[in-house]
Parts: sequence; structure tokens; C-alpha cells
Amino acid sequence: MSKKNFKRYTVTSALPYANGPLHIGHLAGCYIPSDIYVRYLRSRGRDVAYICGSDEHGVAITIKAKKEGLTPQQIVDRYNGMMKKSFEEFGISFDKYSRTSNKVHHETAQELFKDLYNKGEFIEQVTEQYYDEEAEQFLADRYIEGTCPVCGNENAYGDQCERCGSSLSPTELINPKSKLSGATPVLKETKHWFLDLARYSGFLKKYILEEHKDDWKNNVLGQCRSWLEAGDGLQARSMTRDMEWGIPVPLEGAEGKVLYVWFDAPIGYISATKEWAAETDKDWELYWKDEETKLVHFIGKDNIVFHCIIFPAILKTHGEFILPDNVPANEFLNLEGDKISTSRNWAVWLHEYLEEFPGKQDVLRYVLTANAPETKDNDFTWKDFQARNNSELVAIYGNFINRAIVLTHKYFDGAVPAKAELSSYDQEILDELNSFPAKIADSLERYRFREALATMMELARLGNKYLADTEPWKTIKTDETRTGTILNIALNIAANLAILSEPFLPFTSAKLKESFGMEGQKWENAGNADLLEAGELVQKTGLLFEKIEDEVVEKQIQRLMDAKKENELADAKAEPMKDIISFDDFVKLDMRVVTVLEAEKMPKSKKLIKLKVDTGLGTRTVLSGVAEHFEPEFLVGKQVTMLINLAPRKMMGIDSEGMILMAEDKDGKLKLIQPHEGTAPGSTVS
Ligand code: B3M
Ligand code: ZN
Repeated sequence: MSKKNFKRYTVTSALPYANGPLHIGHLAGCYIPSDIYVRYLRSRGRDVAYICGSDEHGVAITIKAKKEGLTPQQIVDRYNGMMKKSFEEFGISFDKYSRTSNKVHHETAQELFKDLYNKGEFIEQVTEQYYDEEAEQFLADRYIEGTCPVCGNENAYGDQCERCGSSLSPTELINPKSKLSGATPVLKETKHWFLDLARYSGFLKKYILEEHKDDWKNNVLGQCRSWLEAGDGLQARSMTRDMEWGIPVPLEGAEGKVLYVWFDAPIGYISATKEWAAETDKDWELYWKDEETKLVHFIGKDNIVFHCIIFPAILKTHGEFILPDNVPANEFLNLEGDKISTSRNWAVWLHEYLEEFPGKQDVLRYVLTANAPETKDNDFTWKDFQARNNSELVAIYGNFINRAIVLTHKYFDGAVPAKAELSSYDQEILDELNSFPAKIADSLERYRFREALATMMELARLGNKYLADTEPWKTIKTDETRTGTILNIALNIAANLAILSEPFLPFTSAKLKESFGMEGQKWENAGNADLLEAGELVQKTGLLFEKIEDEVVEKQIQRLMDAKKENELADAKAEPMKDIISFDDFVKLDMRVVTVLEAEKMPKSKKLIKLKVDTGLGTRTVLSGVAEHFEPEFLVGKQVTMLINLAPRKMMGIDSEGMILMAEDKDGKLKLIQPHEGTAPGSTVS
């Protein structure tokens, strides 16, 4: 069970690889939930360090660099800047967004590695690892792809299958292929340092399966259990790699080797905290070593094993660090029924979203929270986005607040009217209002963000219902005092929303707080109808949310359909079609069935066979590049197709008078094109 009251919080969210722009899957996976949690904690006056940064090492980066013909440094510089900007634009309120290429981080990771080394925690082992003979390089992790032995996914990585979440070692893959050259890799010996995870299994079982069995999420416990209770136990994992890009292994005899990215990345949380502390005059150690600090890691489900097994094992072995109190991992968000994929452009990119929907960050934050993949994979659809905007944010939240403010301006010149005698219905509403902060807080403390958001919206619904039931637009005709009471209560419900919706809708909350002149108000102030005092002026907010029309979302859907079409083309098994030609062009080709009379290999040529063929118009000599596919004897007597009016070409001193046509499949295998039964040489083909 999570203990007691904590004095401070260290909250992290997974360090995204700096190898591409951010999309909605990132936001929904761990950045929005952590930001909601942290904003809530701050509103409660808690001491928080909210830490993140770019993960700049590992094969994900070097592969991207290779693809673009840039250096890894150029890649991480580009995407670190882009990601940082997107986070800021969406209000993800990190206290520190750092980078794992920073010096502090290199030093911190090396120190921790050294510490484990000195304690004898590593098994130093020469093992056989996959090596690409064409690229002359060992193939770490994602440089190898193959079929997952667990679920059959043909594109599993050497370290992990993204489809079923299994953690793999490269030699487990069926049909391994090098991502560098496409070649089948060979095994070659190399020395590495392995963390013997089996040593920690007793401690990990107690820490996770006993101490946290009641407060960690089921999806997280489930994965941990399958690891910790696996028949063959936890396998030793290498914490080093043969690569150039990364943090050098700080040992003698380890030249050309770097720390495994999953060794150094979580340590990035610590390094970033050090940087933040130095900038703000805090003591970083309190945030990582004091038992009264609550450490919470927000991640996606593909990162569970690293945060729940490997990183705690490292922290525990070091001895001075606290362990994560919780690791609230989300499942995956899909998009319109398909897995989000960067390479297939099947994503909603954050920077593109803002171009299409400027100023609508809160709408996306809202939809991604309402539909968060908290307990199972979930689907983002543009129709759902539109529906939630129009029928929830506009029709409920926005409508309520707008009515309260507009009516106050209409009847009371924008000044909060006084409350007079309360009806029993008013009292009921106020009692209900009073219960909201604790209800929402309770959900948030248990990482149930959808539930918390739904409860916040219940309050907006309550406000709407209150206005509908009390009808101030009618009472104003007869009873101004009563109308004043109603609007006072309605405005105070709106003011409560300004506080209680802040974690979810920070931009909207800021506008509201400004309208109400309540900038400093925090969670503790909420729950009552005394937030706004009689006589205070409230400003009009303008439209908080506006309706999204069909054309707008249809355009987005169309964009995705275009991407799908492009993917289908790229996936097609055959070569893409060449440019269209005219019929006149076509009839210029004179193709005939010919019979092979003689065939012999050309001396000194690997590829060429010299053929003598009967074209029906006479015999001809043709050189054909098929020696690697057919034996000359095989060809003799065969009928094949030939282009007979191709201008003669001289090859190796011989005139080749035409071209034998062949079918070639994607793997480059050649097949003869033959009539299905014997036909006279010289028969035309058209
Ligand atoms: N960069 C994995 C990922 O982006 C990795 C997370 C590191 S958290 C320490 O999925
Ligand atoms: Zn799998």
C-alpha cells in the first residue's frame, strides 16, 4: 500500500525519444495524465518536481539519423527543440525538461554504472551477438527486426515486440533481419556487462506484488507478475551495447561500447532533477533519497518492465534511493481504428493540430482525457472529438458559464449580486457543490483521470441544471432579490469550476480566473459559494468553446484517408506502375515468341548467356543476363518471349540483337515468359 502523507513529490513522465515530432498518442499515454496530476498537486500547495526530457540515445536515434543522412546529434537537436515547444504549447507544465545528452546526465549515468560495477553486480560475459557482415557492425536492439516468438508479429524489434509488449532478446526473433542492410545477421562474440536480474527477484516480488498489490494499476501489476512469476525467472540483461552513439561505458577495455539506452534513460530523471535543483536553489537529493518523497513515474505500457523491474533494481542496489511509489502506465491510444504509426504517418501530430485548431489545446486535452487508454487500448476518432467538443465542452461547460456571466451582465451590470435567503433547493445544491473537491481529488490521487474529469463535468451539469430549474430569466420579472441569489450561486459554481477544472483545462481555467479576478485561488478554496463576493465585477470571457462543424473534422478524416492510400501503395507487393504510355508507343514494340536453339555461358561473365534463337524471321544472337538463374542446357528448346526490334547493342564484343523478356518478382528471381502450348516461332505478342 502507498504510505501516509508525503512531504514532497517527484513526478516524472517517460522521456520521449528525440527522433520525431510528438503526436496524440504521446499526450494521451503519459504527458496529459502526469500534467493533470501535477497541476492538482500544485493547486493543493504540495511541493513537486515535475521532470521530463528528451531521450537522446539508443538505436531509435541512430536509425533515424541514418535514414535522413544526418548525424545523431543533428537529429536530437532538431527534435528536442520541436518536442519542447509542443509540450509548452499544450500546457504540459514540466518544472524541468532536460536532455540525456547533457553532461550532468553522462556523469550521473556513468557514476551509477560504476557504483554497480564496484559492488560486483554485473556479470561480465562474452556472448554471441548478432553482427551485420555487410555493415560491419554489431546490431543492437532495434537494428534487428524479425518475427515475435510470442505473438507472430513480423516486425518485432530485437529488444521488444510492440504488438504484444513482450520483452525480447535478439536471438529469440524468428527470421532476424538487419535493419541496416536487410541481410540475415550472423552471431559473433563480444563482451558485455549483464545485470543479473534474478538476484533481485525476491526483493521485486515483495516490493511490487506484496507492498503495492492494492495501489498499482492492474495492467501494471499484470505485466510485472508475468515477469516475476515466469517459470524460468528473470533473465540477466546486458546493460551495454556495441555502438558509437551513447554514453561510453566507464571501464577499461570497454572501448567502442556504450551504456544500454534503457540503463541510462531512467537515470535521466535524476540528472534532470539535479539540473532543476541547481537552477532553483533546491536540494535534489531530497527529491530522490528522502523517504518522505513520493516518486511517481507516468509511462506507456511498453515501458513497464524498465520502470518496474530494471530501474528499481538499479536504485535499490545503489542503496540510497527511494523507489517508485507508483508507476501508473497507460495502455495505447489508437487512431481511427488503427495503431498510431510515425513511419506510416498514421497520427495526429501536435504541431499540425495547432495549425488546424489554433487555441484549442484544451479541447484536445479534454478529449484525450475523457477517452484515455487508462485500463485498455482506446481509439481516438475525429467524430468523437467533434461530439465531445460540441455536446460536452460547448453545450455543458461553456454554455453554463456563459449563461451565468451573460445574465449577470444583463440584470446586474456585471456585478456579482448578493445572496439573500436560501431555498431548500439552493441548500441542496450547495451541499452537493461542497462534495466535489474531495471527490475529484480522490480520483486524481488514485490516478483515475477519466473519472476525475467526468466528475468535474458533473459539476458543470449541476450548474446547468440549477439554472434550468430556477429560471432566473423568469424570476427577474418579479423578484430581483431571488434572481440575485440564483446568479450568485451560479457564478460561484462557475468559480469553483475555474479551480477544479484547472488540471484538465488549464487555458480555459486561466481565462475564467481572470474574468473572475481569482488568480490566486487554489483547491482548498473550492467547495463553497463564497468564492465570489457580492459587488465584485465579473468580466465577460468571450466564447470559451466553439462548435466544430462537420467540414472541419471531415477534412481531418480525409487527410488520414490520404495517408492510408499512400501506405497501401507503398505496401503493394509489386513494383509501382511506370508512367502511362500511348497506344502508339505500345505498337512500336515488336514482341515475338522465339525458340532457343543454342545456349552457352559467356566466358568471363557471371551474368551473361549467349543464345541463338529462331525468330521465325531467321536466327539471331542475343545476350541475356540470366546466367545466375538458369543453366544454359535448361534453356535449349524452350520457347520464350523476345523484343525483336530493340536496336542491337554490343556487349563483350558481340552484337546482341534483341531482348529476351523475363518476369522478375520482388526478390529479383527471374522466370521465363512462355506460351502455354507450343506455337510457331515468330508468333506475335501483343
Ligand atoms: N524513450 C521509450 C519510448 O519513448 C523511452 C522512454 C524512456 S523513459 C526513461 O517509448
Ligand atoms: Zn509479440
